[in-house]
Amino acid sequence: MHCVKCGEKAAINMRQHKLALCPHHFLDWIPEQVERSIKRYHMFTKEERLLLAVSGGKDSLSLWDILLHLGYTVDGLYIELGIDGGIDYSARSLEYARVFAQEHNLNLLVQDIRHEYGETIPELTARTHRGRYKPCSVCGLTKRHVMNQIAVTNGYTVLLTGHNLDDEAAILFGNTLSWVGSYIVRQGPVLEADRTGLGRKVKPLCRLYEREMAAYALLRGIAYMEDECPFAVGSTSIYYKELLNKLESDRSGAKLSFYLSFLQAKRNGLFSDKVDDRAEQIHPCPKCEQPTSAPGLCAFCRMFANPDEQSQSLQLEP
Ligand code: Q46
Ligand code: ZN
Ligand code: ZN
Repeated sequence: MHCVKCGEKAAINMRQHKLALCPHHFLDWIPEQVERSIKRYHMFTKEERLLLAVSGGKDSLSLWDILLHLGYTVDGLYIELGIDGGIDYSARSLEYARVFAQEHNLNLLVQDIRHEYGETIPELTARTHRGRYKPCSVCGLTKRHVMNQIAVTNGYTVLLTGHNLDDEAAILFGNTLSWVGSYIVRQGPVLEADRTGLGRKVKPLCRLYEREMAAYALLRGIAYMEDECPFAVGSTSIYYKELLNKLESDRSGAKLSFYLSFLQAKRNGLFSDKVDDRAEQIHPCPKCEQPTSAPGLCAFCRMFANPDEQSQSLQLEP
């Protein structure tokens, strides 16, 4: 297989695009694609204050690298969840994020959950759920809360995450299987700012496959946390990704087309009568002032006030 641009040996063949590229041309192609998504979906400009949620994994570190390459100034936020799982998961992930930030002279904000709330995510889960569930719902809720809070209190107008196409297709697939209309209607490359002062949320990697991001990190020599979170093992999102990978191996481009057709259907008004009723009801939480559609306290504050009300489905919310 040869690079379609220069004829050198190809490093990757992207069957869905009928495009094989050598390392050099692939490393040009990825930032071009990201820039196109930023422009196509009106994600942000170079003048805005950007905060990227960094996990220490390949997607967020590669996105940081790409944005740097494209000339954007972006600060990072690492949320120390206190997950060990026998592999020192959170501490090692933080180290990868720190090393990347130091090497590139970037600002990395670190928010330690234990320091802030007195408990790690597994401890918080054990107490609030009395060990009944895996920590992912508590974790997802906490991460969203902390990201929003840090963004608002530090004046960032755009919050970026490293969700790739595989992540987005799996979320869409899960929400479609159960037809969670309010989540489906809000999914997309951009979640606009709301009236409570919370900025825009964007996913610049939403059109890039996970294997493309892995190839990018490898070819750029980015050191990243390769181990998955120990609690991700056996998760439904991984199961959906495996199903979609099977589909993709028989039909190249199936994942991309699933996601892009959804965005097109949304533009065509397929969900227009399924209004984002949440947008209408959004108000600041009386305790933490973060946006919520709940009648009283937001889900995060409720988790502390009344642990039993917490719902497992929260992790799928965009
Ligand atoms: S970090 Fe947290 Fe994930 Fe680990 S506990 Fe679950 S939600 S799997 S992205
Ligand atoms: Zn080439
Ligand atoms: Zn609150």
